[in-house]
Amino acid sequence: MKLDLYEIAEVLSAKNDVTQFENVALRNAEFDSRLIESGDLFVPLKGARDGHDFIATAFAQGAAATLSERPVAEGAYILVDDVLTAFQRLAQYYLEKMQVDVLAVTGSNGKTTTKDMLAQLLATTYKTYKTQGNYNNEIGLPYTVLHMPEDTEKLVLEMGQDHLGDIHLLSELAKPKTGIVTLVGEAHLEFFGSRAEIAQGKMQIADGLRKDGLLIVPADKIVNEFLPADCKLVRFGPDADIFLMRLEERKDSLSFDCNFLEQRIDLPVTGKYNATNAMIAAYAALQEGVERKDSLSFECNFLEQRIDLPVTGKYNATNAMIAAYAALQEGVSEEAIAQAFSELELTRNRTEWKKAGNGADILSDVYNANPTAMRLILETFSTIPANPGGRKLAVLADMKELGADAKSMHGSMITSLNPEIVTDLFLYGQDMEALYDYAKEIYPPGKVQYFIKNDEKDQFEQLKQAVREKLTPADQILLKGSNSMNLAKLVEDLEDGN
Ligand code: 2GN
Repeated sequence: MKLDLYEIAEVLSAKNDVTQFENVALRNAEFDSRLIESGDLFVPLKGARDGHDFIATAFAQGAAATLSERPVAEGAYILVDDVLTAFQRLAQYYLEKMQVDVLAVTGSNGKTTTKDMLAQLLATTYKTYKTQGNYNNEIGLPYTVLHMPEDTEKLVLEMGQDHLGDIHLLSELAKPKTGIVTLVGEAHLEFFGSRAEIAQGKMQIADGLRKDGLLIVPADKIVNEFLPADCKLVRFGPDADIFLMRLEERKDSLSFDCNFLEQRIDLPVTGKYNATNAMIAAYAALQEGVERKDSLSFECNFLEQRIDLPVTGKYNATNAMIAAYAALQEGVSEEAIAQAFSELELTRNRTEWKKAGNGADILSDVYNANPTAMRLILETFSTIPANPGGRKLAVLADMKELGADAKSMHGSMITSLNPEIVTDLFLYGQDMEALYDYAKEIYPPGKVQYFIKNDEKDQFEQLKQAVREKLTPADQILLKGSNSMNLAKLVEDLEDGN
């Protein structure tokens, strides 16, 4: 981060006199005190806990300065009215200062894929940085901006919307040169009244678009009434500005597991004999060191070359086409585009909907955990409509490295739980015992179960057994915890029906 204390104070119109502190270069901005390293700026946001409570910890970790809404004794601080607004303003200023081209992507489905593809295409030719993980909201986006390497030329930002108006704020902050709306469909995690409202929300990506900016949208009349007047507009879809031709999907019409392969196999054929033959062939190929790859290829009206990429699905082809068009506009050569696609790597979505072997819906968020993120997902999960005849269950495991207050922070999750909505709880890990103590007071008998995991004892198998006994095909189940709690394994076993 190329910013120093006095510069930040000026940009944010600090309400205190910062010349009482030495002017220092700030290395990085962090809102999780666990991530603070020497020379960083601490950003005390309000999450499940108020970040201001951790200012002393941040300085102990080596923070060089902090933003703050009140005077601070421990070190250099920049006094502001609202830390979140200040954080967003700082990111906005930083983008202007660094003269980075922003390409922004939003949509209900496929925005992560499109973002990844686009970033990889741009990276063939430019220093490119992109949104990591789910850092696509009013906190994650400014964080992404302030964490881009100093030599970044192109920044690909994902913009997520939980509420109407979210994308407006993000677009005004980032001032995209290119705005992309992938799909205007119904997404699992959204609560808008209608498709039109979703479209309106997504189209706010144009609100901060640069004057000569490019807007790429679906050729869907639902977006028409939200189109801005002064931009270059490109629509995608059949017979629109950009479209697919001769799409070859190696379509999944048969799938199977077998004992010697980790992965489920999907095949473009049907019939039990074919499955058996394929299994034999897969075994033989494995002996030869051959890996099976899913792929698709297509041509489109604005490229000379046929594009091959190692993923399947028509949405992916459309997303690839959009990314190719945007990259071409940025001056990436067609050869570089074709090459980058053939080597494509996509990030796995951290929060994923999956299907259990028995048909139940799994909401899996098992790679990191802090109190805010756990609260957010519990609240989101509680708002999603239940399946007809189905219940909502949750497996919550320890959040690691929360320090001396860990137990109370686990216990405080009780305020995001309603026994009438999330009816069955499985709590797993040492610190979750604190939540168990509260939960058993408000849940009916048998509805909360606790499982131990410590150095001596691990009740993973008991946990799995208990979940399997309760989970019916119409249920939805949330799994959330720190990576080291191994819930990823539980998700996998549930998917496989083990
Ligand atoms: O949901 S998020 O993860 N998000 C990030 C942006 O992109 C989208 C997703 C998220 C996380 C959001 Cl939106 C907002 C916040 Cl504020 C956070 C977040 O990091 N919250 C955190 C806490 C809370 N509440 S991180 C964190 C770490 N902290 C505990 C509280 C907390 C560790 C800690 C524990 C104990 C001490 C110090 C630090 C301590 N000090 N104990 N005694 N003295």
